[in-house]
Amino acid sequence: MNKLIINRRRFLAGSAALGSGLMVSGCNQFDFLGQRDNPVRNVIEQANVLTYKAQRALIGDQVLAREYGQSEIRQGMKPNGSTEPTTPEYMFLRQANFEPYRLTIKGMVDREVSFSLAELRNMPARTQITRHDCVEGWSCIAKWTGTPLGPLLDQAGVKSTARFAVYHCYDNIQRTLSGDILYYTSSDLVDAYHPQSILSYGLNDQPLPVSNGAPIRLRIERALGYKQPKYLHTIELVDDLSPFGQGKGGYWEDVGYDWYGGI
Ligand SMILES: Nc1nc2c(c(=O)[nH]1)N[C@H]1C(S)=C(S)[C@@H](COP(=O)(O)O)O[C@H]1N2
Ligand SMILES: [Mo]
Repeated sequence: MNKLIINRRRFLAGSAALGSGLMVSGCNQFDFLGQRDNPVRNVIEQANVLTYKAQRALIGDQVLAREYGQSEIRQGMKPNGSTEPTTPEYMFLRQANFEPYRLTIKGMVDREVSFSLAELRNMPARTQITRHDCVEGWSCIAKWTGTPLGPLLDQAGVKSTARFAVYHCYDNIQRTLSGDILYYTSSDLVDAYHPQSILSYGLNDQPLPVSNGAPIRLRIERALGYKQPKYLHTIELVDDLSPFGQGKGGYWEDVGYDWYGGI
């Protein structure tokens, strides 16, 4: 499987010649979106400014993302972004089979709560077959199993003044001279409480692999790939995104991707 993880730029450049459907294990592509200077992509990015308000107005708050049938899973889930975190915290958990792992919910809540993997697995589970769309030009249909986030937020008691959930991850997506940059993203509370927003620990009827975000990866099904945080350890309720990273609400958002990231 690791052989399939190849440099994206090279991949996009060479995809036509290589018959690349096979190289991403069958995930569909919309290659032109991967090219930064493509006029179609630019139009799409500008349209994103309008997307948040327009989508919320048009689709309402709790409309479900499309779910697919078993026979529509035609490929494995292509790993992308971080696939093997090397922070000491993560490497420690991984070698301990994630036994000491805890998911923490903190910030603007009545009480900070945390859950072990065993506790999360024993909670009511939801399984959904959905399509993951990465802005870089590919989609995969995969089956995700996990426990809905909403009831856990209720256990913590989200304060009425909280507006966003910030999702903190273990992986060092980027290393700089001034230290590692850890992956994070965020959503509003509508997406956090959405019935398909699950803390997933299962992928295609198997335990979630490290390359796809073990032990816990949040699915936010109406949003693009970069809004699906892998290696999640803390959910922080806040009323302001500016203190985190560069202040745009996520690692990719900080480099210019749309915050809402709706599909
Ligand atoms: N922690 C973390 N979450 C992440 C990323 C990442 O690098 N680190 N990449 C994002 C992007 S851009 C995509 S497309 C998906 C890839 O998920 P996959 O590896 O399961 O396909 O994860 C998203 N969530
Ligand atoms: Mo992505």
